Amino acid sequence: MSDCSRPFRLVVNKVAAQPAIAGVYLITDQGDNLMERVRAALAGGVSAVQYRAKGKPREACLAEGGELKQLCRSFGASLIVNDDMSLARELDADGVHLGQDDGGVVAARELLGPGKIIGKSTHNLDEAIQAEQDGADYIGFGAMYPTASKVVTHIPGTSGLAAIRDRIRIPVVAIGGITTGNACRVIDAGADAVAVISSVLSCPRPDRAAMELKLLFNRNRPFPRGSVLSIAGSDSGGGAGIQADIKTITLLGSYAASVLTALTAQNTRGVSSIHGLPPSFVIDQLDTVLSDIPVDVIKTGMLHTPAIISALAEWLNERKAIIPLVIDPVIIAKGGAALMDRDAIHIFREQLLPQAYLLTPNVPEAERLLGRPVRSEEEMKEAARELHALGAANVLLKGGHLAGRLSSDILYDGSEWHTFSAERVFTCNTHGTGCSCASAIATFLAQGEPLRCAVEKGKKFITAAIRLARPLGKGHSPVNHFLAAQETMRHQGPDKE
Ligand code: 3NM
Repeated sequence: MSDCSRPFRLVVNKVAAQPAIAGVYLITDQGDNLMERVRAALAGGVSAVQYRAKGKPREACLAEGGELKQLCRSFGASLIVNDDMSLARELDADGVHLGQDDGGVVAARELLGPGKIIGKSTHNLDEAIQAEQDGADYIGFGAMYPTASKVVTHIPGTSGLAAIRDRIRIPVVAIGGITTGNACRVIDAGADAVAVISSVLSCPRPDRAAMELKLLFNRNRPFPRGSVLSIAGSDSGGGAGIQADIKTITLLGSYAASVLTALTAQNTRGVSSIHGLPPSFVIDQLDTVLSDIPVDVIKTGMLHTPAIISALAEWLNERKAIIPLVIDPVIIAKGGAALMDRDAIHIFREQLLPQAYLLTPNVPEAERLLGRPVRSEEEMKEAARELHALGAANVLLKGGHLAGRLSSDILYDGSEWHTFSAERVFTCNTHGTGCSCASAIATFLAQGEPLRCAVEKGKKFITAAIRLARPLGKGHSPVNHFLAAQETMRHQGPDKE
């Protein structure tokens, strides 16, 4: 498989239609290092930036606005100028956003022309209808919640948003106090976009905050909802590896793409041989998929060699836009075979782990990564904190290998621990558990569930998959993806929060 020949290519180009304003709409603040923070937010998936330069001299606005315009262009995002239509014209920005007192939509349209985006702040149905009739391309609607960023006297909230939503055809951009914690309610009330200042720009990692908000918009999309790319090895037995990932992702309702790192000759009793793929071919698969298919979440499993781990880490580092990465640190196979040697573990810890949005080790994997035993829930908490300190944004340490009536997993997000417990199922039918659990969580993230909710649903799925496993083969039977997915989908009510 080292010869990656390309006999011919069939290329069909289709251009997808996008509404003018959708997703994460960032409004600038007056803090330091604005360009750096906006660049990070754009890398996280912000689709429009509103330049809000309160009280700055004209020359400074022209310089700063010009720089923001170049930055937005390089990410394919729109630049909208707040309040000042003549500044928008001078900068040749993509549009202007007008407050209730900043002049009319009609005057802005005359000045800027038909191709520019014009938005209008509104706080009730009458203002919203008026803005639409005047030819606005979108309305801002708020405030959703109290906020320290602006004095707001009127808070229609999510119920106010839901009440106007069906009366307005143009996109509605919800604003005011929106965070990753409450954005689901705003999106479920009908927002096409969320306008945010502090929850992204005051965050130490504006890229992660923007990326979390962006993903939430997948929550009401049609099925297959969102897409997950799995980077892993093939299990010829079909119970683990890329096969388990594709089954999990597909049965839970997302689109699955796959990049192979190695082929294993494997059954329920163990791995008899592994045929690795060249790192350059792993990267070619990634480039080919990503250049065409939108991927919401990347999930990694067996990466096989230090060279593949390094190549993947470098590829991720060089990407302009970040994609959330769920890393299942596959180190040992169920049958005991070492799937990562000492060198590979070192490179993994140094180069790849710090790029994880979520790291999902089990206890033996955490022990290998930290080089010490983990024997209790208290020690799991400490281990999760240490793995977080190595650079993973969130760590889910799975306690299935410990003893006790309950099987408890611990999620650490850098400030809090959350425990997810389920009745332990005493069985050896657990082939594919780690791959399937990480894939389920990646799928729920791709479907716009916030992290804690995605982990909770992933835990329910994998517990059901273990409980429902049927004997197959003479070793560790595979978990039951099909019945577990049916059970999970049946329990998925219409309410998301
Ligand atoms: N306009 P943050 S609320 C600029 O309700 C602005 O019209 C609002 O900042 C309105 O995301 C607001 O930090 C501030 O709450 C939004």
